[in-house]
Amino acid sequence: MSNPVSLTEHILDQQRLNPDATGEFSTIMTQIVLGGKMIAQDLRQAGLLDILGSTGDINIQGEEVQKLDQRANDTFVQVFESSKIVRTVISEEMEEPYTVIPAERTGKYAVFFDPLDGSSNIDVNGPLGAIFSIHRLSPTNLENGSSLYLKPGHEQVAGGYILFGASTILVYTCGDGVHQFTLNPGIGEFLLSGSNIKMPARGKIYSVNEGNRQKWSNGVKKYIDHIQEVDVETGRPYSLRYTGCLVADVHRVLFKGGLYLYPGEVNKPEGKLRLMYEAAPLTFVIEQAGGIGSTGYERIQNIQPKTPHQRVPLVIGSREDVELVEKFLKPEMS
Ligand code: AFP
Repeated sequence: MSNPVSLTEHILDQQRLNPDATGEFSTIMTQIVLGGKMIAQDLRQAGLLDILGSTGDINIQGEEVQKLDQRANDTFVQVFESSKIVRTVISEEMEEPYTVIPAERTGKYAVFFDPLDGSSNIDVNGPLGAIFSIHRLSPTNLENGSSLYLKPGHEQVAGGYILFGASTILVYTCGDGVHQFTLNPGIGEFLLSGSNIKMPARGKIYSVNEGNRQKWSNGVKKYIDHIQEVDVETGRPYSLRYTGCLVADVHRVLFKGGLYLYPGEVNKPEGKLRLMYEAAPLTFVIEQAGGIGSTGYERIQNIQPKTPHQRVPLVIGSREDVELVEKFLKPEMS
């Protein structure tokens, strides 16, 4: 590759474009990169270290904590603590927000993250991910206590993910396009491998856990039946791809089009996925690439969060595909 651009250089170039930049945001991004490299190193040798299996604890999600979930969480917390810039971190693995900087210091940023997405894949060497979302805190936020950091997705300053797959890839946006970097393990650097990524307006792949079909609303069932019908003119049936890792499935959608769905269920309308550190950052990326993130009833980025671990249904992908799901679900809107 001629003139490889490292992620660090790219972050600093983005900083130079912003006359008000103080370098603090760039520092946070470089800490996320460091955390990603450390987790990638752990995953490459997980089977050789005593870091597989569960810790025996149950997290706020009511799920058994895998040793690597905890290790990935501790890695990100440590890198943010050393940055001395992040004020608060909110993690899927921690019930309460963690104030990294003592209140008397004026840390300007809150970072939300899912340190290891796709935990059911850990013991079978399947794809895994990490998801991050960065919000800037205004002085009024700092006075508001618990509502300090609960801001809608359209106020994110950055969002992205790391995909630990055949290669380790970092994809992020600051609102100025979607950029992809691939880790070169030989030199320990993420190098630019995709700029201003744009996704197809419509795809031919859908990603959903069909095993949950009996729990879905009629609107969701009718949509899935629709894309499974044989109709060559409209490119149906779609193909089903589902890895059990949201990051891997959304990354496929980013490049090939189509959509990922984790709908609400009749007895659990809020669904499984988390707004602040799963749906919102991935929607930031997908919408910067020309797609849509929706609950099926409303757009993800407009939701005013009420709690840090709030769940939402998620329908995310190509614009035309998501708009069609919203049409199928419109009759169900209360
Ligand atoms: P885990 O991290 O608990 O495996 O959950 C992964 C996830 O949040 C998302 O990455 C997957 O798309 C989805 O849940 C898989 O959930 P199901 O196993 O219910 O399909």
